[in-house]
Amino acid sequence: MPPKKAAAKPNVSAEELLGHYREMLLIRRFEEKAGQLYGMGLIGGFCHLYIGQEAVVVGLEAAAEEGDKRVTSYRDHGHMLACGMDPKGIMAELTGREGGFSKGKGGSMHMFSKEKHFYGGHGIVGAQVPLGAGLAFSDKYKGNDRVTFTYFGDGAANQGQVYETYNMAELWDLPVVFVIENNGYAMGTSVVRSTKSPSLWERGAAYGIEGEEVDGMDVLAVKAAGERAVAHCRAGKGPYILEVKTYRYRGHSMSDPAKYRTREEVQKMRDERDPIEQVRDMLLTGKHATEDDLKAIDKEIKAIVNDAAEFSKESPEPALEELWTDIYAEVEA
Ligand SMILES: Cc1ncc(C[n+]2csc(CCOP(=O)(O)OP(=O)(O)O)c2C)c(N)n1
Ligand SMILES: [Mg+2]
Repeated sequence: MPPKKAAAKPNVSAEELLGHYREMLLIRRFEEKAGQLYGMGLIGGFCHLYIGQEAVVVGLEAAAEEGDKRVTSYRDHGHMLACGMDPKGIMAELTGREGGFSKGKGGSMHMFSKEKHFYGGHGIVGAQVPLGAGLAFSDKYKGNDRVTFTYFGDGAANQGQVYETYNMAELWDLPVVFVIENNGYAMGTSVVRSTKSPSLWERGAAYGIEGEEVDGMDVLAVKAAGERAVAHCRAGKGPYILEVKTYRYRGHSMSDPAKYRTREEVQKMRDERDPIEQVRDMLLTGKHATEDDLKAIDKEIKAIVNDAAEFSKESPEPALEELWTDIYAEVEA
């Protein structure tokens, strides 16, 4: 007789799973709302949504400690929410208002929070990679125990500056986790059309950098890999690469002809691999939560996102004189 199949019981606490569920749902609902506000003409300029990729930042933030840093590209709303930045300040930045994290002058791609150690938000593909190594260099120089998460895409992974950075980061044993968010596409170019080698993380070997591939639709797998990466860095062994296989459901930005992939491909991913649904299933089958518990969380998240949207409409636009402020910063000697 075949052994009885055990009920899905992940080796994590109910509290932890519920936390992941809540955080991923916050990102999803926030992004859906941002899409709506964009459609209503309340958000101008570029806007790149993170829907589908939620497990990446939520899993890695679960492996981070207070004081660790993060820097990423223009697809940055999820990273900001996951590191605890106020949804109101993020949404108000999207609508270009005074209450935004960059006082309405940065927009979707250019937000920062010193308090949460979030260093942007960068529109130039790959430019955040050397910046991330620089942040890690400062921590190494100061002799503290901090780690910097430097996120970039599969497209950015073909940039020369990434490999210059790998070389220096390994040479100087910098505490930086390079996170390649491989969502399969760089705008309309699939990774198989742009890249001959099937594995992006293995390129680190040429520089002596260790790493691994991770299932980016599974928040627990991401967290476990994040913990290995962070332990490596904190032990003074230098950088580590995580190639996180993920998928974006929406277009590259708000204007995307979507001719480079089929609807069926997107739908299949949503139906079979959705990171939020996976945790929802674990919560229900493991009897960690009831349908009603999850409904209550949905309601709570909806209220947070609606408040953020209200704030982003009510906060005033920056005064004209603000054009001349925040251009230079005073630096401590
Ligand atoms: C240096 C530079 N080249 C080109 C662009 C235009 N561009 C913006 S996003 C993008 C694709 C990047 O794809 P990827 O790194 O996979 O990140 P994803 O958008 O999938 O998160 C390109 C080519 C840019 N912003 N900067
Ligand atoms: Mg990509």
